[in-house]
Amino acid sequence: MAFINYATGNLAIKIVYYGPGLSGKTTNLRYIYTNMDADFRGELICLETDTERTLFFDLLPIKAGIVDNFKIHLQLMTVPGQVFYAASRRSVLKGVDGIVFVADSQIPLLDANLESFDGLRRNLLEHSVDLNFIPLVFQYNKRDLDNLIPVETFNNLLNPSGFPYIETCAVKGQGVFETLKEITKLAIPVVKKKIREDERKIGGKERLKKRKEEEKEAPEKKDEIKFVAKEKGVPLRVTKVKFKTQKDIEKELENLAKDFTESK
Ligand SMILES: Nc1nc2c(ncn2[C@@H]2O[C@H](COP(=O)(O)OP(=O)(O)OP(=O)(O)O)[C@@H](O)[C@H]2O)c(=O)[nH]1
Ligand SMILES: [Mg+2]
Repeated sequence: MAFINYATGNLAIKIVYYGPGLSGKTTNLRYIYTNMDADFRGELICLETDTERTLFFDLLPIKAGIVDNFKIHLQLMTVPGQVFYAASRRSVLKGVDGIVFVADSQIPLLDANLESFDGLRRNLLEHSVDLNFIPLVFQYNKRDLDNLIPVETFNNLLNPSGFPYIETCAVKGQGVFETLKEITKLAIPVVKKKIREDERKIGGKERLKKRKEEEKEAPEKKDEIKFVAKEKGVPLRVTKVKFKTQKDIEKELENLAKDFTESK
């Protein structure tokens, strides 16, 4: 859920990488982590069960520049693609502001992509979100392999509404930052509009007046979305956290969302 923290001037946005098992969601976050300047990203956190095999989700917080004098913070998250983690997928989607659908381009995986996308539609509906009205970018991944689903087929079957799509090879980093830029560009205006509508409802005139005063006081900063790159990739360090139950995960998700908005 998007938050504005007036004390720190942060605007926090949650982006979820969704898609079938092994399509390359975690690979996106790993590449972003190793190729961003350490001052502009947090730690990469992976939630695992006792067996160390099962991933519940990954989380990478990053900074993405300035818009309307707000510092944009993105909370990048992945869902576990494997079919039996449906409950975790639903939890991670709570309060999502933008989605990157990472599809696996290999022909035998066409059905897995379609099923996963259908699951996304259903899970969002459980949070009262219509897939047609949320910022969404398609990533057709693994374009380096042979035997590929043609882009037109993907667009006809997955993306008839014509959302942006990017052909990628995430494991080499090709298209990873382009995808991130695209979803950020789509999500920011939607989030800002939503926040202002909420303010009007909850805080009424007082809140709006305060914001106008604040905007007057703050020196005009130029809007800029940027992901500050490291010249040379850094070694990957993953913080692993163990959890046992679905309730634990949900509690941790709530805590992460709170901590995140408080960060400077
Ligand atoms: N050839 C190729 N392999 C890729 C690409 N992207 C990811 N992979 C590989 O695909 C495998 C699965 O990648 P992950 O990023 O772990 O997949 P995931 O979507 O997070 O999978 P789940 O966590 O099970 O949902 C890894 O071996 C990656 O190296 C790509 O563009 N091309
Ligand atoms: Mg993963």
